[in-house]
Amino acid sequence: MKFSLKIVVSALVIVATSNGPLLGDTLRTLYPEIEPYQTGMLAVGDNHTVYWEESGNPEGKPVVFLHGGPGGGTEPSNRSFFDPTRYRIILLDQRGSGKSLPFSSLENNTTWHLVEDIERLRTHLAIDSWVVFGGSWGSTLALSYTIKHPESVQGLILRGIFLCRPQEERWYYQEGASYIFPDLWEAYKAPIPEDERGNFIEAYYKRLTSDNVAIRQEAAHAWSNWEGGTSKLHFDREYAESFSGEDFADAFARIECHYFVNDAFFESDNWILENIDKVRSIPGVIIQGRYDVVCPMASAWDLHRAWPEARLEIIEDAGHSATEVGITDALIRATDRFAEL
Ligand code: STX
Repeated sequence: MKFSLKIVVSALVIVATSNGPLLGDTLRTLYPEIEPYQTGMLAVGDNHTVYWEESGNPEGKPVVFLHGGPGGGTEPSNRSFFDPTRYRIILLDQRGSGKSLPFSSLENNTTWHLVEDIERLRTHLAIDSWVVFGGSWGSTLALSYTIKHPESVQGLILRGIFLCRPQEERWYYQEGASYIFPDLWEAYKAPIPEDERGNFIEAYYKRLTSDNVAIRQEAAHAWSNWEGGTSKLHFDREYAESFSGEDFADAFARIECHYFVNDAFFESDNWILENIDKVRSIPGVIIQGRYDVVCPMASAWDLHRAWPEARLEIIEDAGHSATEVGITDALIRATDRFAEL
């Protein structure tokens, strides 16, 4: 009984989305690990230098991978979302992130600086236009970049949609997600005294920008651990602990908090949706985990309503992370389709 019910539910999901794997299909997994054939540090002005690299096929379709956070940096496994025989794969560490220098810097670090850095790298690599791939904050940045430079973008592959609106920040850092993860929320609120809990983002910002190293470290760990622990539908200790690395946590927490204190430097709360017309003629796919607690599906839905031409794929058994099996499967199916554009 239990077994047959499960089949019915899966079948309904497939009808509803009509583009996921069919029953019996194997789920797609990452392409094999590869090494870059070229890397560089691009001076982008304002004392910032950003790390970039190319892997895959130098004659292939160019794709740029935009990492999350902001502040998360890229990692070698990010290359493996793309068929290395068909894509020229470009990874870029955003200002202050990953191997970019100065590490963890908040100065001259805004959405608009990142947008122009992406455009500068495109020109530097003599690429006319590219596919843009981004999850979470990477989706915010991909959309912001496309709104400013639509002619540079051939296609958009977006995952775990984040529009960086005050309600999304409130949900995750102030009130909302704590109802689902009250256990992990204990550790998130611990560094902040009772009388400052009316605005966690501001209270964290104060500590993350403190000259006191111990205060800054404690805040960076608590902030990053909250995200690591809440990113998957099924808690994954190893994944969660990967957010605790000394360096990773510092840039991730500081840069995220800096962007959220400033509401992504957008002119208005709904800036992306208000400007979505610039994006609508570009082929796009939106991949969203139903149980994404970090970037709840309401934002993917709002984007879908504003941009109905893009294909929405809801992954019924996933949370936020691109490393969850259903999300990885959908992303790789998407990059394979977009290789034919
Ligand atoms: N911030 C979520 C985000 O962009 C709203 C994000 N979450 N995890 C990541 O990014 C990494 C996988 C890059 C660490």
